[in-house]
Amino acid sequence: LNKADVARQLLTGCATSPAKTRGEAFAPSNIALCKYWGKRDDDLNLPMTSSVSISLGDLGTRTALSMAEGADTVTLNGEVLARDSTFALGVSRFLDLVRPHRAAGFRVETVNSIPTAAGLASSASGFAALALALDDLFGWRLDPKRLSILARLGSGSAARSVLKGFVEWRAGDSPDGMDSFAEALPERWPDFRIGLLTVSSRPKAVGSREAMRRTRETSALYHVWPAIVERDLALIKEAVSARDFDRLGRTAESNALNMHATSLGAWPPVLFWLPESVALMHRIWALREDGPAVYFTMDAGPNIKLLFLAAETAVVKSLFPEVHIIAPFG
Ligand code: 2P0
Repeated sequence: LNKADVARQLLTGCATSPAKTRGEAFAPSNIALCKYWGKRDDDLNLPMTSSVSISLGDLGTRTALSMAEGADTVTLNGEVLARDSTFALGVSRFLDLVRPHRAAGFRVETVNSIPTAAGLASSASGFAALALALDDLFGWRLDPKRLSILARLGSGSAARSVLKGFVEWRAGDSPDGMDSFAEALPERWPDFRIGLLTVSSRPKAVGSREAMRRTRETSALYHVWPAIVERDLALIKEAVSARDFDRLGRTAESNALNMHATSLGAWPPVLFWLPESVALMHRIWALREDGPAVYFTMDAGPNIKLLFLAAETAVVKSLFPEVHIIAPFG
């Protein structure tokens, strides 16, 4: 079973020609509080474990789509991309899953509202926006579950970006992945804040796909990861429903550090941190000693994402003047 088979199955009975001349959609970026780290199927982006994230409100990707004969054209933030660029190739490969016939081309216009220097993954919001824009263009009206599965075929974390607020992506266990999709948690938390601290916006040495694969295959520490996730997932969901910020922050920070620990045990080792990342961690821990409940999480890169509540905004701004603050619930 490959991606094309799954896409065919997913879109059974769906229109193969556009319902309108232009489809358009927005999808938020997301940050995992309990991480997706390791796949059980590399082609279908099926995860070893479930994960929980928070979507970033109006920070994400807006994509417009139309069809024209010939090769795909992909525009990113107003610039036409070379056909052989990583981004354009990734988009075209994803569009192959739904292309009505071989000569059918798409015009894709993508605009990211994520500050490009923030080093936030744009693949999650990018593939989610693409899946939603296809649904709009073809008039499919897929249910949220199918939209999440379609987005996942582009990038694992995109499964979570088709939804707002707190989102849980259940790993599922079927080989075709039809039970591996995301659902929104019911809770809203208007005071929840995320602070982006950019350490480096240079492309990382090892991409997350390769880092996950290497970690799963070579790190002895990976064997404990599923148990860590099982514990943290339950704690995070409890913390969200009880609005227990300390429990949420502690669990999310520990989960990220455990994820990075598994990668350090891989060979060749994977270490995403830079000296500045470590310096920031020490500053955050020192700050917490003084009281303010400010925690952090990190993804497959050197940047730090602060987690705090609105009441700590002034403290965070004064200590980290360069911080970019996001209010996920608007
Ligand atoms: C996450 N990350 O849960 C984890 C934590 C990075 C660290 O999902 O290969 O771009 O496309 O499925 O989703 C980044 O990996 O990987 C990621 P693919 P993806 O957010």
